[in-house]
Amino acid sequence: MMIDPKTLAARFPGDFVFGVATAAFQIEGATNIDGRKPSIWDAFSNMPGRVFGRHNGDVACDHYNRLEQDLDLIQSLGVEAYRFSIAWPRIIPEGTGPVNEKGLDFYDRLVDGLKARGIKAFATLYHWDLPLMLAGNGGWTARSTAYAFQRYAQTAIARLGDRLDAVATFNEPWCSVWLSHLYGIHAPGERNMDAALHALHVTNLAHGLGVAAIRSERPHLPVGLVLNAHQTYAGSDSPADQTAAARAFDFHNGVFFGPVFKGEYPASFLAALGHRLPQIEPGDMETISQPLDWWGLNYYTPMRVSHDPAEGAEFPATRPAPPVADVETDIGWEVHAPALGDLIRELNAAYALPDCYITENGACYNMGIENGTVDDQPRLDYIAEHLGITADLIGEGYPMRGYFAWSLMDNFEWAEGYRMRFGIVHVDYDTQVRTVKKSGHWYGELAGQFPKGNHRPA
Ligand code: IFM
Repeated sequence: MMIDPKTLAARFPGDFVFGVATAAFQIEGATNIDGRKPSIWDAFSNMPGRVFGRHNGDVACDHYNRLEQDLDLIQSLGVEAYRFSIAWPRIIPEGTGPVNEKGLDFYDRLVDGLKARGIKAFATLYHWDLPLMLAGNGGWTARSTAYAFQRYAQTAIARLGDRLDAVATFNEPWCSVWLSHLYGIHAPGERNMDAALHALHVTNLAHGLGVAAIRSERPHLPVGLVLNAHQTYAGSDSPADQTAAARAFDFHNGVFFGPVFKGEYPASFLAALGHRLPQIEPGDMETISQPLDWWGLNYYTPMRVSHDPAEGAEFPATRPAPPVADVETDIGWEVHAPALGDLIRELNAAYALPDCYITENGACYNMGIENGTVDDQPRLDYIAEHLGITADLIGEGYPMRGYFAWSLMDNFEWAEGYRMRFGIVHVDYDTQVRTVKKSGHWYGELAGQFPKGNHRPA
């Protein structure tokens, strides 16, 4: 039975923000236009064997050239906010060096277009498109990249900050650190713990330097960080699996939440790997742990782990445990909405967290257009179920302030290319025609229950 959007809407306070989210590299295309230079994802996707079908971001959803009509689309959905990312390689194309005014102009048009339509602008400064030139110095493994990020943050906010409603420094550092430098799935495709540990501290430092840069330009702009925290469930009740899950929590969550919200790396992590971290300079942990105005959670699926008994297994010494639900999305991720609630409760128990936005949640289902419509009922159900958990959390007193559906439209799903679709709007990549899916109509009706422009002042 379809969950009635009006009934669900009634469970949220009037100032709750409903939005949609995207990221620059996944939708913009126009990769060598108006002064943009390559990012590590351009290089990575042009290398055989890295991205499904050797897909790349050259055209993507052609959003760069279809900005106005895409903004109209967002408006037509009736949502209050749009979360997008700014492409560093458009703003400072070589990472350091000259600023590219044309790149800033694009985001000026974007932000002005949102304001003209009464839509709030939630910007992310880094959603994985590191200027390729910085790879020459070691990319995220080099401390100099943190300072380059600081300057980029300052430059972007100096131009755009007056019209933003919120800004995040990083999107999912778990991905740009572990998935990119340890597991080799994302650019630059490293599989090396030492590289990953350097990327970890440099990224955390860059976040802190970015916060300071943003505040120096716009002291009242709400600043946050978006983390894809993992609900780490033990695969069994055995003490070995239980402690494995605790290690996994520290490794996948604690190495980001600890520095940012407590000013320290987790003890278990430091005991196992601390000697391989780069030099932590005096003042680093204070820079990283400046108070934030908000944080964003991107949640899709839980992580289930068992103890890895293999000799020499590197911390956190876990291996995947099987899912408990037999429902999975088309990308193979287990659907288990209660984990969202468990995660928020556990994180709030462990850290003093500010206001929380669910900055991404959604599901991959690849059904196409039939008779002019896309019947993606499973995505609608997924979103409804996770919103139900979010409403429960609000009832329990957790400061959940908003929800952004991932994604506004189908797009470049990183190593999976265009074959995996997360949009509430379908994109035909041959014609670039956008078709609102059943889930998009439903979500729009839900969001439409809320008057715009009414969320609490910063
Ligand atoms: O597409 C990504 C997005 O860029 C970051 N969060 C997860 C999404 C789905 O994998």
